[in-house]
Amino acid sequence: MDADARIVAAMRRTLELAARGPLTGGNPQVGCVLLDADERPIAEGWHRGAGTPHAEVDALSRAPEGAAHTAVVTLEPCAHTGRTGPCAEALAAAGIRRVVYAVDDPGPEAGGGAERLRAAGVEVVSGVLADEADALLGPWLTAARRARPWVTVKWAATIDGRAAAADGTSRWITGPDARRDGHRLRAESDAILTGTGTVLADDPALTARDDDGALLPHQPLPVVVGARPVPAGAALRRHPAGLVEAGDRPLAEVLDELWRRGAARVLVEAGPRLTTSILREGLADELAVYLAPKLLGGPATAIGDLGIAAIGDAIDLELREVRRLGPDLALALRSAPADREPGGVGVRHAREGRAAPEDGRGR
Ligand code: AOF
Ligand code: ZN
Repeated sequence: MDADARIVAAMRRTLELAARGPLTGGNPQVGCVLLDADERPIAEGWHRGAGTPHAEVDALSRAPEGAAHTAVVTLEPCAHTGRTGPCAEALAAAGIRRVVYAVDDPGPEAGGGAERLRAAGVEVVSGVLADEADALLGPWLTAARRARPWVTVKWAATIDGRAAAADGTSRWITGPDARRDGHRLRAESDAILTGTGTVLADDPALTARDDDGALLPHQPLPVVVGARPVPAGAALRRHPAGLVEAGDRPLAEVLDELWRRGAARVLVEAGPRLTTSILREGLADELAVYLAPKLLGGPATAIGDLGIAAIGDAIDLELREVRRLGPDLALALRSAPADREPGGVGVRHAREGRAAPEDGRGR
């Protein structure tokens, strides 16, 4: 292997290492491979979640002192002192001569590590396997750039887009495989957003569970929006992660607050009212739609009025993933490339100027 191929191979390895870290907890998944002066790997590390050492520091702790020459990292080494010290300084202090990373850290505090490294006389190269790193870190990068969590909106519907029958019943539209997938989505989220209407109608537990009903290791924080209080006896009051009653506040404000509390990934699991509001306000980044091969007909559509008058105003989506789960389909969608915000990957409202409905809370 020539020198460049070794760097690319090391970067590919950082992506594998990064993926061992948790999706939840507010921090990005980062891996690091240290190379000696001949560009042979001598140590590797990865970030195990908020409050634990960053990937670079983890890798440095496993390398013989003074042996590491080049650090290959998924993300630009941080420049800030957060729960841990700045990686840019730790790398320079350890005698690293060259740092190669894939994508910039967009954070206002943590970003700027490349400059700090250069100022310390370290050679810095960025953009190696940037697309691959972006595929892994895209949601976190988007969240960090705009200081608001990545929002995945989930719903289950019949093939004709209905989410309930005439009598209001909606359990169960999809089968056990799709439900299991929904619990995985919960376990991969920092918070789960719903409306008081859903709480009053369905009394959901909003926990992440396995097939036997046992709690998965990570539980999302349930957040309820809407003016009405969560009843004293509601299942949500026994949620292991606690409960946030956000009240009747603007949804964007609730999301901003969740980012400040360390949530980078929020799942919306609500009825048509709140789901529609999130879409109308352009707050959805990704849709997770489960479709059952059933027909219900009738007025109970999964999504309400989006304020779209003409077909040309439709929100264009890109189908990113299709899976068959037992009898059902699971679709992952994001906005079509032309509708994306600059540098963004989310679901944006196709046209500007559609105000959110005043009563757009709850169900
Ligand atoms: C790195 N390497 O492995 C990670 C980085 O306050 P802390 O210590 O939890 O720092 C979190 C921030 O550090 C996070 O928002 C992101 O900007 C950066 N994450 N940086 O150099 C790593 N996980
Ligand atoms: Zn760091």
